[in-house]
Amino acid sequence: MPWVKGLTSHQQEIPEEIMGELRETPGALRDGALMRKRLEEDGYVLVRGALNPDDVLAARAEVFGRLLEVGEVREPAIEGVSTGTSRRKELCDDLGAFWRSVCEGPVLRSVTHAGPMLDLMATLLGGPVRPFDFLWLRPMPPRRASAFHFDHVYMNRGTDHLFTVWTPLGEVPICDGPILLVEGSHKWDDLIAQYRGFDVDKDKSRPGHVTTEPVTLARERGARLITTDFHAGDVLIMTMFMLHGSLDNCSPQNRFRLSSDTRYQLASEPVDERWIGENPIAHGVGYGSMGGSRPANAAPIRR
Ligand SMILES: O=C(O)CCC(=O)C(=O)O
Repeated sequence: MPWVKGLTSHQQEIPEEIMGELRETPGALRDGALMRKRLEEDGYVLVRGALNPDDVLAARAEVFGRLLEVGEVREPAIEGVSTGTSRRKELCDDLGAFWRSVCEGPVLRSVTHAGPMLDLMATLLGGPVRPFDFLWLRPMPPRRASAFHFDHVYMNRGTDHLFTVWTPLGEVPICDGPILLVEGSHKWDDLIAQYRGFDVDKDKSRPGHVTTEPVTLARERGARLITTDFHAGDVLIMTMFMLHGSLDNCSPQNRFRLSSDTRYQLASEPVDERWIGENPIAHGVGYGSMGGSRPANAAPIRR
């Protein structure tokens, strides 16, 4: 992945010396011990080609077909080119119901909640897997980014032995603003101690995210920010204490960056009730809190 001048996250330009590439782990797909080793060492494991690219592209087509209906992408929908506007509020009485129906699309779910994905996570976890029913869809509009956070604070009422899988739904080159990890942050015990046990739905006195100034943080700690060009079929597995956000979406084609993040644990372990069931309550309003495809002139997304 060549470094590209002008890459930003939350408008902070990322200098070459602190930008790095995610480590690849050939052979991880069928090797649970290797995945566990990488998660221990790095806090993440990048598994290239874990999913069938055609299935992933079909999920992309399903999602963007729905965003076409509400005027957020142009034809051909699969390209995901933003119109910069939305008719969602005008056309949908219930935005939560709209997002729920998109996130429960059968083609998308066949990628995230069945087949090779569950096999991969069973290999990692060493037993029958339970995914959270709630799925986070990220149609990230041009010029937007995710704030840097530990997932733990949003989903810590069940087992700690829980993993996030970030799945690009199509090609996500670095200019389209993929996920960005803070290298080595899973071992920053001092920072982790400030967030361990913090539950964003119980304690509203501070934000869930850690920062929207990743370059400042990386410089202070002598760390690098790492990502890669993602391809359809890749997945990135992370622990609950891997600090991450995203690059700004600077797509030259004005495309949405489309990805999902989903969570998996052993079926035998306690589960955080907010994220399971027919219509998970999430942070109180179910899928109503999802705002990922807001046009670029809307307020920045904080999480
Ligand atoms: O896709 C993003 O921008 C953020 C993803 C994320 O926060 C996650 O996977 O937990």
